[in-house]
Amino acid sequence: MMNLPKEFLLGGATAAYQAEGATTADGKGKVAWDDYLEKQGRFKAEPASDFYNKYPLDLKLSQEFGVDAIRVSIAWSRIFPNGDDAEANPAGVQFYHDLFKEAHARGVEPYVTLHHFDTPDALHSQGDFLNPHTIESFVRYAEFCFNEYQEEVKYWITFNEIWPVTSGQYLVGKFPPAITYDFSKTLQGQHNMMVAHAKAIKLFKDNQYDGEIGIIHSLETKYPYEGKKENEHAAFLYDVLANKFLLDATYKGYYTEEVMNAVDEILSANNGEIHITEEDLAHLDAAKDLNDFLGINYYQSNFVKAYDGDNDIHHNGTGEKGTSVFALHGVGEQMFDMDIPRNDWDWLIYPDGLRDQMIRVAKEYPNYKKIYVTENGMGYKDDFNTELIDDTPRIDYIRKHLIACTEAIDAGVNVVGYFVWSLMDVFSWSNGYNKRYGLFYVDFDTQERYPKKSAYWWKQLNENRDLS
Ligand code: BGP
Repeated sequence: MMNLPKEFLLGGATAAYQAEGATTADGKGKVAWDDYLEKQGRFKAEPASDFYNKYPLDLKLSQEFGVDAIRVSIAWSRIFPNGDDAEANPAGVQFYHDLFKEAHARGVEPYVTLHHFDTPDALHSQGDFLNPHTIESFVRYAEFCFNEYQEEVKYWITFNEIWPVTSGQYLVGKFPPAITYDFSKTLQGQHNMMVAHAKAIKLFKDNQYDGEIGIIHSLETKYPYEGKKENEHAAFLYDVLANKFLLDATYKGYYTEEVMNAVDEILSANNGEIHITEEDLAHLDAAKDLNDFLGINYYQSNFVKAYDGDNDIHHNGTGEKGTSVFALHGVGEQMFDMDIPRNDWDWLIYPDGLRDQMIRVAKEYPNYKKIYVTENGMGYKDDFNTELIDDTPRIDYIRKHLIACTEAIDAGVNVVGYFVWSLMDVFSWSNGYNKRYGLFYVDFDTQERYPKKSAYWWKQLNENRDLS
């Protein structure tokens, strides 16, 4: 019998822009996504899951189905519509008070992310985090939230997934401003966001707020394709680009020579550059031991082959299996032809990668303190059925990744909780509404919620902790 520890936290994750809808309500400022999606014309984040109005129902379902904690994010542009306004927007501020109060009333602990891909447009259009003014504005916004919600929020997260957002913006081009193959912007954006993170957590600790603070990185494990020696360097370079550069900044407070050499190699192959000042490094250094926890978002691992051709990415944003291409010049190419199951979006289902990643973090960054899996789940085209929405593949996916957590725990890693992505179905950034993840099915026309088979399974799991 395989059991989850009794005290292991079982939560559900959401994000403001993907769940709330109400994109112009009550003085909310614009985010770059609003115009970007409008122009694309495929789908928009309205009404999404109407969480802005439906949160009492989602929290009630959380309580009923054994979801002990909820990851939500604050939409920066509800608080400061232009990101750096002199005064906060009272209606936006109130919304989150109401939400946090309701969560506590339901016995559901809020874990609150300050930035989940949604910089206010007024700052985004000025270069987002490439512009140092955004760093300052973020820290001010963070301080406002720490003060305002100190009675209600005990778990803070500065950023959600710095690599996916910067690569989405500047490498893959699937996030606004939709720039492709710009390694300078990708790496500079990552570094600048890490400086913003460092400043925000230093401030949190200096002001002695009650509670804990951490950051979330998306950490997909990079393996050499076919285990071959000639592909090891490619896997290493890709690991630096997506994982290790950020982990060094988070936990070492500087970039090791090994990491900087890899960064230089990637940049020189792509005519790029990065600027890192002594002052930046001092901020990173001051924050390296202040992270109370690391959030790991994990969906897949990658098998990487050496690649010297032109940059070539095709993002599968439709769920048409077999259409993904991800090849980075001078870094490596993701391969998909192994005997490993994958979902309709070509994401390899590989729970061992989660275990391996957690073990590596603990080994290479021993000051990590503790780990939550802050997102894991399965994108799936659920069939609606009023009797029972049978999402057995999702149950299997979650169960296997929870087993990976227990394996990491057995190997000595301090893993303390798991948030399924997502609590209820939400809007997906580059896939819209056909890629569902929720324990609760959302009929996006009526905004009715229906517990899926996975919700019933989850409830039982929370009671008996049995993963067998
Ligand atoms: C993570 C994001 C989430 C969520 C998830 C699933 O990168 O933090 O916001 O979207 O991935 O991604 P997708 O919706 O593209 O399938």
